[in-house]
Amino acid sequence: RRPDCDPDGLSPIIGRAFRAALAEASRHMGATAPNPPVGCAILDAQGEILTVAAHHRAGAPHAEALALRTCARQGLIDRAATAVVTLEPCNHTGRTGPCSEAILASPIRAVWVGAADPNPRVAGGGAARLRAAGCDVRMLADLPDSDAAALAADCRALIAPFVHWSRTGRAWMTVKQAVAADGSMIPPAGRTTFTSDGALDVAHRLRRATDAVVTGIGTVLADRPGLDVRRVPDHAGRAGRLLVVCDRRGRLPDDWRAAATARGFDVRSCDDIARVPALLGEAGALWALVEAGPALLDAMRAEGIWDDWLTIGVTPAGRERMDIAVRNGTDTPLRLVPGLAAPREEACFPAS
Ligand code: AOF
Ligand code: ZN
Repeated sequence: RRPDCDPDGLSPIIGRAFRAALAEASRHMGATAPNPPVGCAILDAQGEILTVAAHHRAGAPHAEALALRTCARQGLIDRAATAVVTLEPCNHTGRTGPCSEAILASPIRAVWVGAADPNPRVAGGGAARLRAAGCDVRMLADLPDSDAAALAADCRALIAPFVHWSRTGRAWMTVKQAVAADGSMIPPAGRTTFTSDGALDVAHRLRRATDAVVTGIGTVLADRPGLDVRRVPDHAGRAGRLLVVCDRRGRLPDDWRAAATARGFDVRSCDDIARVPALLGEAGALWALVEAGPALLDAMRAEGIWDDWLTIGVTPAGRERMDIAVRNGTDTPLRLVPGLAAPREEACFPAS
């Protein structure tokens, strides 16, 4: 019996491979749009991980193709037996060739899939193609045990913005709000400057993992925020990150726009916050981070323009805490952002 064929559910070997593939994929969150982040581990017949790879950006090889190529280059391809993939392998020729065929051209005959692909060009087709060619394809979601369910939830969380965007054309909106221990926003008066080092670190990790930033004209005028990624290494060569400024009366200063453009932002202003998720989606951004003052955040809450809402605060004891409210119980990509401490509590507040 193959080491990964555990009739009672997920073997520790496959679980470890999924965690490695998820970790590698999440390092590329924020760089792959309009494609989803995807990770792939290739194992030999004894369950040893031969390689782990991820999709880096649209137009670059898919995770499976890169993993296979790496195995081949290292002379390990003859040992490849099992592929563990966070997303169903594609079966179409888009910017690159079909991963199903790349797998079938290798000795791999067992494929573990973490999440189904919502793309109508792929949905079900990759798994069906592999099965038709005699591969043993298993979906994590079909396994009964709780380890498998937790990993399947992480694989769904990894692509939650992509799934949402594929279905609606809108970007997934993550709102980040700083609150004081008494629940008031810190600092007050429309400023978004963070006092705490930890909160600043969170902001930079989130900016790195998302495809776009949304802010308000009030914040721009009051703070002239840089909204850049300095505290963690940004994705190499990331081009034209979208920056949407909600500005009803055309007050965006030309010099600030020019400065943001010089820092690599593609700056757009929008006079209707209800339009922002679609505007982002049309520009190919899957996931946006909203960093704004109380007026814009109140409007976003009132109009229900958010998919998850992260509050960062300091407890009365002076300890930092993060709470995440997730809309409709959907999986949140937030828990996979590298280096983001696990939220202390998951709460859900009503949309208005
Ligand atoms: C995979 N592995 O690593 C990724 C997949 O235009 P293309 O060729 O890059 O194809 C993009 C579509 O492929 C994308 O919309 C999604 O459905 C799937 N992404 N599939 O097998 C990967 N990134
Ligand atoms: Zn593919």
